[in-house]
Amino acid sequence: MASERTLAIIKPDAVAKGVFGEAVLAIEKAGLKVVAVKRITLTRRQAEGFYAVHRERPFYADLTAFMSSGPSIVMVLEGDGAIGRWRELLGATDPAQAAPGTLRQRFGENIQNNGFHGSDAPDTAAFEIGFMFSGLELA
Ligand code: 3AN
Repeated sequence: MASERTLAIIKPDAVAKGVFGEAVLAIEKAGLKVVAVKRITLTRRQAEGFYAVHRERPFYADLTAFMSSGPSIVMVLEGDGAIGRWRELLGATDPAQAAPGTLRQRFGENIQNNGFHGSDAPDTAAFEIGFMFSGLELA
């Protein structure tokens, strides 16, 4: 499997719960590396830019308000099949549907406040990593 990079976000609800360490534990147990990390409170405008792909969806306003409601921890993860592997660790978007033991099942509250984000494909990973990190931070 090819080495990939993906963007992971510990969303404001999960940061408030203090489960950053649980996420890093799962990441490292899965053989992925954290190659960049920072804690950031997104502005509403930044959250809107990050989720621009969802701007027509009915939940866009609530989602971007939630994502700018407190600090998130954003990370770039690297490793073989990192995009799919991180999404497997997260489980389904809706924590109620997520497989037992996944991070969203364990720590997510509902389909919006689901604790964690992971890029869903190489092109979105490239956009999202570039949105959150500069070239210098990734060198
Ligand atoms: P995923 O993050 O699992 O790829 P997407 O890309 O469909 O899911 O949705 C992006 C984010 O939008 C989700 N992580 C979640 O916070 C929010 N979201 C998705 N579907 C809904 C929904 N039906 N109602 C409220 N928020 C939603």
